[in-house]
Amino acid sequence: METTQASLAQHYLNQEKEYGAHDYNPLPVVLAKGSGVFLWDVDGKKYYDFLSAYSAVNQGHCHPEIVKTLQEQAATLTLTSRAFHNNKLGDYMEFTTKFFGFERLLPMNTGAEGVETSIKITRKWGYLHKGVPENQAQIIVCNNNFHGRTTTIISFSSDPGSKNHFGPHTPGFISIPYNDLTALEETLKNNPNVVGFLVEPIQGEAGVYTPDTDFIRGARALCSQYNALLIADEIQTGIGRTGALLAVCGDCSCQGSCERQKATYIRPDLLILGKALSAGTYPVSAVLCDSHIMDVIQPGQHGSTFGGNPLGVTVALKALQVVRDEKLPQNARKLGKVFRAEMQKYIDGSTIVSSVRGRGLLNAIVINDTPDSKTAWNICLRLRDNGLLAKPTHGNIIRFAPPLVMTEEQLMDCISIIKKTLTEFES
Ligand code: IF1
Repeated sequence: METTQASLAQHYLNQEKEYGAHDYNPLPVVLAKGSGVFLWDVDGKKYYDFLSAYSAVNQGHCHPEIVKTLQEQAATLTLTSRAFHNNKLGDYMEFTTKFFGFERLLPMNTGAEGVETSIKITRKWGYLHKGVPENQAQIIVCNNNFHGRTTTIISFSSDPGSKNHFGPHTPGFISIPYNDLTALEETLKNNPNVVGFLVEPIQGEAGVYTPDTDFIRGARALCSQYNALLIADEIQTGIGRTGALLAVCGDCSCQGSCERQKATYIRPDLLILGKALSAGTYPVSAVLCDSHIMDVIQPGQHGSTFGGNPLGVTVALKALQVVRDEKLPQNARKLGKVFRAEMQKYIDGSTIVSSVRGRGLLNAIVINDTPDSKTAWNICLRLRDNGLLAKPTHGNIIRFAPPLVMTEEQLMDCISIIKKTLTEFES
């Protein structure tokens, strides 16, 4: 029995290796089923999911109401293209713009497409409204950013693996250090053709790097002062993940019900959403902004076959309602505090873990070893054996991002698995 099942998992690993592109190095576990905070592999072993498909499954795996909505819409109407109207897109656009407090929404599918869309809108706004000479627009980005994989987006990546040998690269981007308002101001001051600042409120891929509290606020003020658009990439940080509806909401926990007058709320000019917008069921992304910006795009100037399709938008509308009704941002905030406090207690007596950081349920621990060491990878293998799935990033950092539907009791169970596992690696 044991041998048969082990060879079943091996069979899938071999198939991917033999027939697939080798563009990933997944943790060796073959998953077959998910429900809420849990995943099961092909042998029936159960795990806590501590990655949530990179924060796409905030609402939990196979959420019953979302699955029901998906099934019903799949049996009714899936795709019309935007050559015609459909009876679902309007409801979704109305709900989502009101929920996030913007006037208009442009629907796309993947996160990278959302980022590309925001770049096009921002450049065109620069030419039409800021008076930047044609083809001279610049967008400021941050070192160690992650915004996706298209040829334009990787042109401003600082990760050699993502970027090298994929050139020629797209011009028009200036990279500055993250969390550095002085560099931002200097760059804005010296480059009158800057049309926008594209930024992650917390850098996910860089290792859950959380900036100083005044960084995004300061960036907002500088963008206004120099007439550049603040573009917030909340593809990973948005939709409850960091303990508020959006990471730019700061300490406000209204989940969209307030008029966004709270002192903690920082309003970007463009907001990019993806991942959890569809609860991990179907690729749905969106760019939100006000009409004076969005209206630079006129018929025939941008679009996508699948963007705004009835299946995707019906699921997305339900996915946002679940976030609101189940108070997922509040839960993420509460559990995040518990998680970091418990990890800190462990770290105080640890040599293998040097720090914990993050906000809400987007957290990471830094392993006390070099980035090229195998320690974090080996810890993740042991976490897997002990029933919890997480993935290292940048070698010695382990990201911890469970679905936001987790209960406190489940979190305590997970913390004991993590502590027990880490103890095995203490010298
Ligand atoms: C991979 C990371 C996470 C993103 C932000 C845009 C996108 C992403 C802030 C693009 C995507 C992904 C993609 C996935 C791994 C993953 C990731 F480690 F690479 F950085 F989540 F942390 N903006 N992030 O995080 O969205 O086009 O993929 O829908 O590329 O391997 P997408």
